[in-house]
Amino acid sequence: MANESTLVIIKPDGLKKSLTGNILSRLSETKLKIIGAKVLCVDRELADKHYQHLKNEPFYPELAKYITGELHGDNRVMALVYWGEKAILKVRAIAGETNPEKADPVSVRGAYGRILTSGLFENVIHASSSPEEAEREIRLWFKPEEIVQELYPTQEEAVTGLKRRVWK
Ligand code: IDP
Ligand code: MG
Repeated sequence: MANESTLVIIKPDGLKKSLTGNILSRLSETKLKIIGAKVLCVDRELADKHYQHLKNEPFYPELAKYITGELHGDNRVMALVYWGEKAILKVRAIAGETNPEKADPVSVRGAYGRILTSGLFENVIHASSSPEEAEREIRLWFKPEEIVQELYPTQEEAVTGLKRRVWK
């Protein structure tokens, strides 16, 4: 079995409930390697791209509010890339089923997730569910230089007149 990469997002409820350390400890049981990690703010554009397959679902407006932090008053999430053998399956097993009421009670979603009165599954983490999805998501959430390994082909781009913010 070849090595795989998978994207994990600790969603706004995970950060708000101070579950970050706990979730990282649970994920370390997989013995997978972390090859990228950052905290970032999610805007509507990123949310729409990430959940493009769900845009016609009745719960999508609530889901967009959830991932962009509108439901929790804080739009930070933590994004991580895990790498190793059967990474997708191993991380999904620790995450648990999408519906927190159906998820194994010892999984992250089973232990800490809940169903909101709106019906939305507030389930603490995202985990990629196939190699194709993982590649699409990792390319969306991370720049090549933010990952300590060459995962996918890259190209150089010459940019003139670009202004970027640096430390003073
Ligand atoms: P996944 O996160 O387990 O891969 P997806 O089908 O990709 O599940 O859905 C993305 C997110 O949308 C879920 O994690 C959950 O927060 C929410 N969601 C998915 N299906 C439902 C549903 O039937 N009702 C309410 N929320 C849902
Ligand atoms: Mg999914």
